[in-house]
Amino acid sequence: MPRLNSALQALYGRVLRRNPGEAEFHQAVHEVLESLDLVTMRHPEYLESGIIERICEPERQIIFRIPWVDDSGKVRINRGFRVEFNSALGPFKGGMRFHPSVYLGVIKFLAFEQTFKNALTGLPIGGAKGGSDFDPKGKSEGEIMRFCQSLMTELYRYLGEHTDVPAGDIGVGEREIGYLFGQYKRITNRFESGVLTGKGLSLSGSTVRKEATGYGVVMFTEHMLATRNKTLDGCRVVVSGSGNVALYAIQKATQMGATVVACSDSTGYVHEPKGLDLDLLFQVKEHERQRLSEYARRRGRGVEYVEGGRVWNVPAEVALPCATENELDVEDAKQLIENGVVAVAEGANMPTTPAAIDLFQEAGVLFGPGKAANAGGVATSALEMQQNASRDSWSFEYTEQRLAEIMEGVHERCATAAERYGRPGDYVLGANIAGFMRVADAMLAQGVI
Ligand code: NDP
Ligand code: 2IT
Repeated sequence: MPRLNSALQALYGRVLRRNPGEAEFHQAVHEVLESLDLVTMRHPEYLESGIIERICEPERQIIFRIPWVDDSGKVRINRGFRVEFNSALGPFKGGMRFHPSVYLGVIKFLAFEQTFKNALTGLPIGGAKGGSDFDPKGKSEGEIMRFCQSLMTELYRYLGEHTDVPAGDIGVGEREIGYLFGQYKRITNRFESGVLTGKGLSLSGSTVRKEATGYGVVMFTEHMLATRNKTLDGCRVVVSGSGNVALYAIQKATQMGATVVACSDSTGYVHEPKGLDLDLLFQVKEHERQRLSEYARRRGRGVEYVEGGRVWNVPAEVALPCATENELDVEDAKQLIENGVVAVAEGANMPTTPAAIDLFQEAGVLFGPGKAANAGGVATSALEMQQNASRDSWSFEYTEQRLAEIMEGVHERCATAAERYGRPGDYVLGANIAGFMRVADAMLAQGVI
C-alpha cells in the first residue's frame, strides 16, 4: 500500500486500534486516506479541524438479536446490524445485506463507502448500511417473511423517513423490502412510504429503482469511454454476479450494442461468445431464483459452464464486477489486461483489491470505483423518497432520464476533482476527494458534530 503522510498514518493507526479485526473497513478507510494526502497538502485545515478523523467514526452503531422460528418449529437466532455512519447531508441512507459473511466490519465498510457515494450524487442523503448474517439460501418464503418481521421488530425504533431509510443489497430485494415495510407499518401504525426504498410499485415504490444500479454502472462506463472517443457499441462485456446489479447491467449493456459474453454466481460462470440469452437469464435468475448452472442446463449447446472458475479469464473489452467485495484480485487484473480490457467499472462495492486497482491504473485502463459507478441505485432511492414525499409517481422514461442526468453529474464531479488535483482520469482519487469535500464541508458548517 502506498504510504500516507505522518499525520494521516497516525490517524489511520487510531482507526485500526478503534476497530480491531475489521479488515474490510480498514481497507476502505486506507483508500480514502491515500486520496486525502493530496488534499491535506493544499488544505491543512481539514487535518487541523480533526474532521478527517471524525468522518472515519460512525455516528451510531446498532447490533441486535434476531430470533425467529423455522418451518420445523425450531427457534433460530441471527445477529442484526445497522451502522448509521453520517447524517451531515441528510437522513441516514443505505441498503440492508443478508449474507452469512456479514459482521460489523463488512457493514461498517459499506456504510463508510455509502457516505461518500451518496455525497457524490449531489442529493440530500447521509450514509448508512445494515444487514444480518442470515443466509437466505434454501429458506422458504415463510421463513424469509418471519425473519424480516423479527428484524424490523427491533430495527423500527431507529428508522424514519427523516431519520434512517434502508433499502436492499445482497440477499435483499423487493420481496424482503415488502415484508420489512409491512411490519414497520403494523408496529408504528403509519403508512410512512419514505421509510424504506426499493419497494414494489404496489407499495409506492419507484419505477427504475430495480434497474437503477446496473443501468447506472453502464451509463458511467459510457461516460468514461467517451473521454477516449469510444463507446460500448460492439464491445464484449464480462460481468460477475447474476443478481440485481449484474442482471440490469447486462440488460443495459446489451441495449447499448455490447455483447455480454459471460456472467457468474458463487459456484461458477457461464461463457457464451455470441452473447447471453437475456430472456432465459431473467427467467431463471430473477423469476425462479435458480442457480446459473440451471441456465446453462436449459441453454444447452453454445454455452460453456465452468464450475469454480474465474469469470475474469473470459476475454472482453469491458469488465463489470457486480458480485461482492474483493472478488477481483491481482491475478484477475493481469489476465484482463493481457486480454485487452479497456474499462472496468465496479457495480459491487469494493470488488477490486487495492493492488489490482493499481495494476489497472498503471496499465491505463479506465477504472470506475464503486462509490461513483454504482451510485445510480441509491440515487434512484433518493428519487423514490422525493416521489413518496410528494405523493407522486413518475413514469419510467422520466425517472430514467433523471438517473442519466445524475450519473453524468457523478462522472463530472469525479473527473473535475481528479483534474484539479493533477491526476486527470483518476476516478478513484476524484471520487474520494469530491465525496469527502461535500461531507466534510457540511459537517464543519454544523459545528463540532
Ligand atoms: P444480489 O443478492 O441480487 O446478487 C448478488 C450476486 O453476487 C449473486 O450472483 C451472488 O451469487 C454473488 N455473490 C454474492 N456474494 C458472493 C460471494 N461471497 N462470492 C461470490 N459471489 C457472490 O445482490 P446485488 O446485485 O444487489 O448486489 C451485488 C453487489 O452490488 C454488492 O456488492 C452490493 O453491495 C452492490 N450494490 C448493490 C446495490 C443495489 O441497489 N442492490 C447498489 C449498489 C451496490 P450467489 O447467488 O451464488 O450467492
Ligand atoms: O450499496 C448501495 O448503494 C445500495 N445497496 C443501495 C442503497 C440504497 O439506499 O438504495
